[in-house]
Amino acid sequence: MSQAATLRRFDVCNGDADGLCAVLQWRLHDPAPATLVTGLKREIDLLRHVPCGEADEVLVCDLSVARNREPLRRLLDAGTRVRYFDHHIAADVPIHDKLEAHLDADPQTCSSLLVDRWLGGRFHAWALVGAFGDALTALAQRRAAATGYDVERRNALQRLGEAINYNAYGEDLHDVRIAPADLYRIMARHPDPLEMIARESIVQELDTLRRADLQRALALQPLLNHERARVCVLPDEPWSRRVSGSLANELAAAAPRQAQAVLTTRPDGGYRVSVRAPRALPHGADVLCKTFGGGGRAAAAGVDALPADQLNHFVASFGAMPWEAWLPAEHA
Ligand SMILES: [Mn+2]
Repeated sequence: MSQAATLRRFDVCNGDADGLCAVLQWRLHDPAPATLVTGLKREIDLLRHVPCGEADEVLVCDLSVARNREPLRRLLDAGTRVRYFDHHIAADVPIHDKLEAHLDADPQTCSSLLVDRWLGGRFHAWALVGAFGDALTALAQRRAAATGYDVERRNALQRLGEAINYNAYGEDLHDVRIAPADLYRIMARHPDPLEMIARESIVQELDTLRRADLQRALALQPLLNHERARVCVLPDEPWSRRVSGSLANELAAAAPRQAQAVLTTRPDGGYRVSVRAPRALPHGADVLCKTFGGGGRAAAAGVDALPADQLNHFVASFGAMPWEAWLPAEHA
């Protein structure tokens, strides 16, 4: 048996559209058997699930180095070859001859687009689906148009990305329609996402469920709603846990100068918080969330558990956030 056939491979990714589409492009390019390790959107420290000493090659997509640094070091030191594609801000990336890192925290890219760049656009439509999922809507529409997709196909790719992204939100697998790992297996049957849209009923099911959840959320009265900021609080229900990310993206798209905070009530009485910087000023969300014990990217960040007694402080800080101040110097 050849050495290639006996390599033990693991694919580790976030279970949102960007993560799944990043790994999918790689596996369409290199269809070798690999064990998939993924989860819900909120599950970020996934690399620790790869058994040290039992992996020859690991592909990591759309998971921050900061939250996976220790298992990454252990794997590298054990001789595992790691290929890493990610767009979260990363400090202290290990320098190691076994690590091939493709990291770019530009708010106008995502993990799927980084893989796409590396593969020379071979599975570009899937990269676009990942970008739509990460709410890079204008950019993905432009690139899809440049690739020759008409408006109907562009919008179909957008709906698919948004549906896959939506399916990753929840407290546990009871909340979501299908486990992201199972959704990946359906995606992987189709080198062309338009073929998936035409043939797999799950796409329409997710889109319908997403729209129904959005309607319920939009009917709620926001806690704060002014020109620069909107805060809404969702109840502790499966539908609201599913829709929190989609809601923040929809609201952000509808009001490009308004920052969005979507708070989902937790069983312990605190809140899970999703923050979107204004689309027109896409920086600073991570800075704000860090002060409340959270993290994320410049344009989109969050707090896992905001204590109930910090709600007023959070709303005041968010409402007064000077988003302009966080623009990088070259844009200021
Ligand atoms: Mn991403």
